[in-house]
Amino acid sequence: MAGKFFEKPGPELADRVPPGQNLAKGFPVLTYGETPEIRWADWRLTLSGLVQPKTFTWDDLMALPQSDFTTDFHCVTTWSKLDVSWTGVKITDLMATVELDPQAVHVMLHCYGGYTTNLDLADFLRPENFLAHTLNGEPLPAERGGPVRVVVPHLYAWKSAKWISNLDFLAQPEPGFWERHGYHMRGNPWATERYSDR
Ligand SMILES: Nc1nc2c(c(=O)[nH]1)N[C@H]1C(S)=C(S)[C@@H](COP(=O)(O)O)O[C@H]1N2
Ligand SMILES: [Mo]
Repeated sequence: MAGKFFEKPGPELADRVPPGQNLAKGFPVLTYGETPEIRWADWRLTLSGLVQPKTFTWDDLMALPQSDFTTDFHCVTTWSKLDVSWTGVKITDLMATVELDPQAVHVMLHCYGGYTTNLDLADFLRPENFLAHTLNGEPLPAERGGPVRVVVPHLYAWKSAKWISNLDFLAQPEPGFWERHGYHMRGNPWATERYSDR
């Protein structure tokens, strides 16, 4: 996949670029299906399942601590984008405002438009994960998941749910959209967990 849009990483980037990945010169947009158009005023994030139920509005999100992030982004279709700049709210800061049921071990991320993806609770609660509302200093564009998306830097980017609308806390693992279609339940790019071995 080297050429106009992608290039092979040099050896100096071996610890930054997972096996089988090429560097994207641009930053491709990857969406399955239509881009939902959600106005900021209409956006809601609900928490459900094994958690104290709660709804966050845009203002609620803005009232939480805001952080800047520079993260690498690894799509399972073999492109990576390094050093993407985002602003948003750490998942740990969001979750500090609610009480989680100790029975919760997994979470399903539900998106406007119907996309879903699943995470183990430990992967979800990692300190580097966040809800992004700003990309490169600009409001997150609709095709990137605006108003608000999730970013999970340590796993393949299909876990970074765009247009996030609901976090459903579960007592057992369940597969989301791509996971039901043969992709790996966890998706660790360093272990090339692309496809399910189930
Ligand atoms: N809601 C939703 N989130 C999604 C997707 C999608 O189709 N719908 N695609 C995933 C995939 S496969 C990737 S690689 C990234 C792409 O994010 P980008 O379009 O900002 O590059 O979003 C992920 N999150
Ligand atoms: Mo992807």
